[in-house]
Amino acid sequence: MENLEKIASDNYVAFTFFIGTMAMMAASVFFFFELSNTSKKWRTSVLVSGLITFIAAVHYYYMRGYNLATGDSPTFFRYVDWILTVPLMCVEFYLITKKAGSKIGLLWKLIFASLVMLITGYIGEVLDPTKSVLWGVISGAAYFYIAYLVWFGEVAKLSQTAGPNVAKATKILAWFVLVGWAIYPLGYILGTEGGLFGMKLVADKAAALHAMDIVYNIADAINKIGFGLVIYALSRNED
Ligand SMILES: *C/C=C(C)/C=C/C=C(C)/C=C/C1=C(C)CCCC1(C)C
Repeated sequence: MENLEKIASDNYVAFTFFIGTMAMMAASVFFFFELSNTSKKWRTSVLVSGLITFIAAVHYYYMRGYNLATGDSPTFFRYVDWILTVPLMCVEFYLITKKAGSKIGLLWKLIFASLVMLITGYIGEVLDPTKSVLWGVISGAAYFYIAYLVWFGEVAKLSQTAGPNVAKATKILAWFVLVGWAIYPLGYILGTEGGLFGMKLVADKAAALHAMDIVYNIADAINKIGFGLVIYALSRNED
């Protein structure tokens, strides 16, 4: 229970888990309640925004408690959360370009790449940590493939023919993928054995894991809530 007393002062990990939980809950309530005044055309997209933050809220509630009770990093549930929510973000790209003719094959490509990215990341963090650099590089390749699809590939091309609002929203989401998602490999580099190609940025193991959790928590709040708000704004501009 010692950790409970510390949460307000120096326990930044617990603090960001707590804030993360509240932010995800509030965002979910917002997206779900706004559904009733969202036009039919955009309702599924806004619903998916709410599902992403809701799934995260449930995981954050759990991770917050786990971290408070044990002081450890809830890596397993972190990855369960990502494996559910990142493919849903791929669904968002598919849904907003659907009007311009995106095919289900594009959705599978995005989902497949996101699964490769996350599964290899999990292997590097948990199952084969001495080779974290190798797994991180493979994961990074899948990440760049997703970034390529949304910046220059099929998603980008389709968004150009889906009208100016969809094109603009897709561009903002592409920035989220390029900058917001790039925060995660930074957390991975801080927290894993191999560091940055052998160079450890945080030498102390416990401190390294704390830094990783804080970075991941900040990234999740930006990416999940921010992504949802871009979709929400698009749904308002278009009707
Ligand atoms: C809501 C959760 C999101 C948007 C999670 C995104 C996660 C990533 C983009 C993770 C990427 C990774 C790499 C590119 C290399 C190192 C391993 C990962 C899994 C941290």
